[in-house]
Amino acid sequence: MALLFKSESDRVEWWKQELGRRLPDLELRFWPAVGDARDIEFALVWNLPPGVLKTFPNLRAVFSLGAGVDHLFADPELPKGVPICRVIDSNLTQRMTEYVVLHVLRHHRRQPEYDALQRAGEWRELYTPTAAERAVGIMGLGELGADAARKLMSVGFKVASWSRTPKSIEGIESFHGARGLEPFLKRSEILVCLLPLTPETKGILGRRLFEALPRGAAVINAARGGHLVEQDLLAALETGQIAHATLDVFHEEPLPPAHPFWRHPRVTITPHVASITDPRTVADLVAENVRRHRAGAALLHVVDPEVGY
Ligand code: NDP
Ligand code: OXD
Repeated sequence: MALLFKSESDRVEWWKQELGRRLPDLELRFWPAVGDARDIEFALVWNLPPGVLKTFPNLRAVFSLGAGVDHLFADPELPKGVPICRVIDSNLTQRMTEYVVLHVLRHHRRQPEYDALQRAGEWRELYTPTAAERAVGIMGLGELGADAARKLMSVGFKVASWSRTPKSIEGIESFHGARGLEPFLKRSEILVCLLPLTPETKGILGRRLFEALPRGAAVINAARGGHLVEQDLLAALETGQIAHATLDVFHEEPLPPAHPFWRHPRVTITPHVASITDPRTVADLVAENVRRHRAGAALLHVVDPEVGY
């Protein structure tokens, strides 16, 4: 039996080593060299073309190569009843927290404005409040959102969260559900999106949400491009309702060269690198799930197809 691997990163050799070391008796096949489809027992994949998984009659589990599983649920022919496991990993969480803290601080300390002043050769002080006077809102208080929220709190920010179900983390003001969204947005001067992409969250970063934020708010989207209504963001930047946006994820990746975000003076772009899936630690998780499957034990980090994350 075999594990099919498909990634979009250039770390295939690294994965080969890390998986091979942990699963020496499992044959590894690398997309698109599938071989006999009947051999594929496990799929460790990112953005596999739709319709492929259903061609593996002996598929026992699908492992997402990332924390998000929207790329799998986007397949209309996803085989039913095959468990889907996602990545929960301390390295992935740590890297995301680094990204969030970096960009929240950058907005808080008005660095995009200082960058513009530097380009203009202008020496000018801009008033900055302390972190204790700055309200940061985290959308999604899951594995990633909760860690980022705690670390932002330790820097001193006033942190609030918004999630689907109620949460309670000491020091974090928690909002949830449709009714909690507006009061959460009203107080969030820097908004960070760390939601999964599901039918409920698609397009959530749109006109109504931007209007509910305090004027001049900053938005950081490190979740999925599908959360954002791009034209609504451009309009909100134009009016000044949103002062600046930091975007790591896009509807189309790579972001097309002619896209207006590239040259927008108040948009910061990173190429879907807020965090990465680290083969050194995630190969441990994959190997553990293969072992568990063989032992008839429950798999780790299985997602609920009903909620989509
Ligand atoms: P989790 O599943 O652990 O957390 C998701 C959070 O979002 C939960 O708090 C959940 O609420 C909340 N949520 C889900 N649906 C809704 C909704 N309809 N309304 C309000 N809240 C909702 O996910 P992770 O923290 O592990 O990851 C989050 C996302 O980050 C991933 O799905 C992926 O898209 C993105 N990501 C991006 C990366 C990058 O490099 N840019 C890297 C890794 C991940 P509740 O707790 O109540 O269930
Ligand atoms: C993920 C990602 O979901 O890298 O892990 O986006």
